[in-house]
Amino acid sequence: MSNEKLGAVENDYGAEQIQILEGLEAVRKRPGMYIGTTSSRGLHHLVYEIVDNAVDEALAGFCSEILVVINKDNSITVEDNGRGIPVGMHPKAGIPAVEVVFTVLHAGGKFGGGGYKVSGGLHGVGASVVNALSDWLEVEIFHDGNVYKQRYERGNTITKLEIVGPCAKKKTGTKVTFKPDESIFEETVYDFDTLKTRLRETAFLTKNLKIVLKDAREQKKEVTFQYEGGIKEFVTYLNKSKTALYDRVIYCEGIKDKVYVEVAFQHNDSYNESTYSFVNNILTPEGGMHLTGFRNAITKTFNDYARKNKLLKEKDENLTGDDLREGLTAIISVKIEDPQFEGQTKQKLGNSEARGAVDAVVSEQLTYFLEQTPSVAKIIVEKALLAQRARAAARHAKETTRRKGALDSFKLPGKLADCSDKNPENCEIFIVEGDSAGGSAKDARTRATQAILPLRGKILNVEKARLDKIFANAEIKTMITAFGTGIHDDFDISKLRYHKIIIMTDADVDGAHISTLMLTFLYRFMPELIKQGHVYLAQPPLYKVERNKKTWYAYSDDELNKILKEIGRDGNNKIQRYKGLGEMDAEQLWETTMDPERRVLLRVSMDEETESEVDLTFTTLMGDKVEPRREFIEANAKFVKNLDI
Ligand code: TSJ
Repeated sequence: MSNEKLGAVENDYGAEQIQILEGLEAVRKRPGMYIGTTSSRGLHHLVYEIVDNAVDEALAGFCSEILVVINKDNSITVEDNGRGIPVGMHPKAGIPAVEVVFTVLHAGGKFGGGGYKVSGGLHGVGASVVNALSDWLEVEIFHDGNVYKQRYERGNTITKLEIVGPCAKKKTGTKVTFKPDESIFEETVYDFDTLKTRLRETAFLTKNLKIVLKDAREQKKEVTFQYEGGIKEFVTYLNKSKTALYDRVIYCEGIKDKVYVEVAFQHNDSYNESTYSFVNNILTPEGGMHLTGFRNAITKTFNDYARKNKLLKEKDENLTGDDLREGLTAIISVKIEDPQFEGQTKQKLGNSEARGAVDAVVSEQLTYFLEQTPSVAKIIVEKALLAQRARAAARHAKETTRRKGALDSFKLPGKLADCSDKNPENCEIFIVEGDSAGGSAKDARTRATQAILPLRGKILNVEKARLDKIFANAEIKTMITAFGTGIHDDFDISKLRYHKIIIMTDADVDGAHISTLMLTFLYRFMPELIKQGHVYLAQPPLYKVERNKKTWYAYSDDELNKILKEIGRDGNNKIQRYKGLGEMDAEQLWETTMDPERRVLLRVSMDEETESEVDLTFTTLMGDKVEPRREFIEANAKFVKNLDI
């Protein structure tokens, strides 16, 4: 903290104030410690942080609407109709309470005590962190017919809290506008869809709360989320591109040991489980006690029901949790006063009372529901019985395959042209569509570090196939063997033989479809490869332009036009449009698509926070209700994001 900075601020500074500024200075020095990352993800976190404070006000029962605006300059405004952050003097700090909220680290949620809070949870670093990382931030509070306002710059108080005008007597609320500091964030442009996904989720999790998101950078871009049914509607939304096995969403709600429990679920005809668990509205990707409680309740309750009603005979084995969760879409949401997060990434709920609470609420209400609704009970038990049989068949297929050594990497597939370097960090594998392109790629590659695996035709759509069929599929077996990691329960990322897995397909609709099939397989069976950033899409050029014995490659129509503008367009260019990888010879393929010095690769990334959306993308694309395949690569800018040039 330099004196110069102190001098620049008008307030009277006591010792406490200096401490405060040092606190925020620490946030600016090590932003990653407070918001995880200064990438686009961190940028968006700032919004969630502020919105979560308004959601707390809604959970406390005082706020029904939140408006979020992406302003033209990429500043963000969040406004609620709650009670307004208190403007009175904070007895200890000697400054208004609202100023404490914005200038004292971890002050969020200190007043008013009690109740369940979103902020102060896992991500709840507090509004002061947002303030510290903003070029400027202004807060307005509507209270008692007055508009109170205060401004801060990079965490420093710039103006005293003052009344700047009157407002309607009845109007109450808080409005915060902040501009993320460009010297801190690598990316300062907000993505509407990213905010939209997360705010939709927040609205699902807080029944009836109305959230409006507006993009002032574009005309008429606005969405409103408000769900009377809360997480019940969340389940309907997640199942919208699937075929549900019964028409209603099963819903349980209750409080036990001060844990408020809400669970909603519905089965569909797919073979995948899509369960998302939340604690105080925060996603827990690693689950924890609440998820365990849910699983116990489901397994126990359905087995009891099936036995009692003779759907399971005496000699039959119990249904496993896996059997009962095949095709299950579920949301588990608990609210708890003092959540404890555990595990390596502190994303796993540790409170054991949450396990008991969820188990008790679900067991009791589900038992009752099944007795009242035998038609639905029967559908679910029959689905699980089918799963039980299929699982036995899959185990058999997997063991047969394994006995033959087909999945062991010491029996590498014949089609694989492996590289010679044995350090996986240096190695990459190109998964190439078709034998002819595979041939060119084999000729073009750097043998030491680049392996080529040609696949014939379209690979199996794992979204529509059961495990036994998947394990029997030749193309899939070949990939599993080449990667070396094993699959599913046996997956071990430390055995990965190539740190870059590069999917190389034609730059057309069919190619995009094959990429999608590949990504679906990886996403369902080896998601860690995507999460840890090992999966890439090669970008072959669309056009080749020749003029005066010089060659240019264009990877998009825009780029083609740019090149033609530069070199002039006349009869002397021969423009070639590539219809497929097969049209390029080895040298062309090397210089445009494979040479690490010149190529463009798209890294496939996945944000845990928007994972439900990724799941939805795959089922939308690959499930029964397929339509918009063509748009996959363009439309999934969110999924296919980081450019690695
Ligand atoms: F993040 C934030 F602090 F900047 C922020 C807080 C941002 C936004 C958009 C809203 C809020 C916010 C805080 N909305 N509503 C409140 N409520 C209170 O701070 C509040 C009001 C009254 C009482 C009370 O006990 O009377 C207690 C609290 C916590």
